[in-house]
Amino acid sequence: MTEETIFAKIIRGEIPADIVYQDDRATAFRDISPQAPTHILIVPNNPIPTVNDVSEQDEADLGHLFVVAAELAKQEGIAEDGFRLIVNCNRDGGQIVFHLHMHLLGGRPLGRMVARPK
Ligand code: DGP
Repeated sequence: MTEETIFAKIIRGEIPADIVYQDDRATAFRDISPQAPTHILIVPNNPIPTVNDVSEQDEADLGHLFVVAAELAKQEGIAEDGFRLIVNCNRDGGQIVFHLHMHLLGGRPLGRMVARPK
């Protein structure tokens, strides 16, 4: 069985978060450690640990994340200038919470897509 993360508790309203959107498929809330003026996490309500665990039956839930992202980008006023959507996977991807989620980042120029190694 998949181990539950803090995001499951946020989705159920058991711990506080700044929730900006919720429906039967997805929940979106502001990242606790924002990397840009807008930094929202869009999370499928049904937990999938990582992109490696995605299957065809998740297509509707995962496609819905983009619908929510587009709506939130409009609401945040960042749609026109642009934004970035990120899904991290495992260690090299920098994933720290193992409940698949999409980051919506914007509100400033975001620079290079991937940092150069130091
Ligand atoms: P990732 O590295 O892709 O797994 O991103 C996880 C993000 O989750 C990270 O940017 C910080 C955020 N985060 C972790 N714990 C919490 C929390 O309890 N509340 C909120 N709002 N965000 C959290």
